Amino acid sequence: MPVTMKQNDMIRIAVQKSGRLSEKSTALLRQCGIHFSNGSNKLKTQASNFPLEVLYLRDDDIPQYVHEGVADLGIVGENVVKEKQRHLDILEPLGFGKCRISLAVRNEAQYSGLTWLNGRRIATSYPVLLSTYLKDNDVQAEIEEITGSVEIAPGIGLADAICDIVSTGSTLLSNGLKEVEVIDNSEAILIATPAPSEAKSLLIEQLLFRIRSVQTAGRNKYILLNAPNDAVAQITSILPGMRSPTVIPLAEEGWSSMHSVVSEDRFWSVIEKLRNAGAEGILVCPIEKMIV
Ligand code: PRT
Ligand code: ZN
Repeated sequence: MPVTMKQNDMIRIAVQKSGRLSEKSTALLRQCGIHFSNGSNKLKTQASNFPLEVLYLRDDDIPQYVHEGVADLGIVGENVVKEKQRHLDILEPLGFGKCRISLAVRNEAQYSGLTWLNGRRIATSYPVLLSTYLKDNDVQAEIEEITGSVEIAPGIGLADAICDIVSTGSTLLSNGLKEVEVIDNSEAILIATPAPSEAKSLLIEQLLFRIRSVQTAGRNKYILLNAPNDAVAQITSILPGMRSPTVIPLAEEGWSSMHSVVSEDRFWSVIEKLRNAGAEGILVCPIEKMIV
């Protein structure tokens, strides 16, 4: 039976109100063509051109809101989802907010491997992630749960080691600490409530389709080049493309213009090969949306 949408059917997405993921989360929704005002001094805003409400929350609360169905979707760090242990559907990794969760000790420590941690104290805001890791690796250490400024704990004698988020490593460096083990990697992810209604599922699918189109576009570039006709076959074999490249004759006899799509990962190696095969006037453009 077809699902009928009622006028007031709507979904809610929870994003971080203010912090490392806020800007990129709202930017992603805007790239999906959704218009809404920003969350300054507001708990929620309603989109004007899609049946979506945006809730602005602390990141730690997002898994619970989505688990309970108060929000249907959420954008949050994978580390927070794992720590909160809520039953949620993970729909999509989003490619931003990348970091690792690592163990670090004082620079002077003679760290010799995981056994060094036996009988020692480790400060962290991620007790669940850490205790799972210690258990898996058969390490008996004491966990000191603290909520902020974990990196100062070894310096003030509160702990022998810390388990915290690291991205550039400069916070560890400036606190006289060295990273000794990476226990997990994380990035922002799109989560969903496990059992949405049928009408909501439809809206979630529509939004997910847009998000995937934006994500795919971001990972690819549109490439245009000129080539002598006798190089077209070889260049076609180099260009991966969505199907095969578009080939259009140039006004100049014996030359063609070729258009295709290249993934960001393969981009530089492909460009090199194209030049060697005789490609000229190579233009590379960003893609706004890509539907595969
Ligand atoms: O107020 P609210 O509770 O919503 O925010 P928050 O302060 O708890 O989180 P926030 O905004 O700091 O981080 C949100 C999410 O961003 C985290 O859950 C991670 O998934 C992700 N993320 C990515 C990071 C970092 N990179 C990061 N570098 N979260 C925190 N940090 C901190 C880290 O705790 C340490 O203090 O940055 C410092 C280390 O950075 P480097 O670059 O010096 O290594
Ligand atoms: Zn938080």
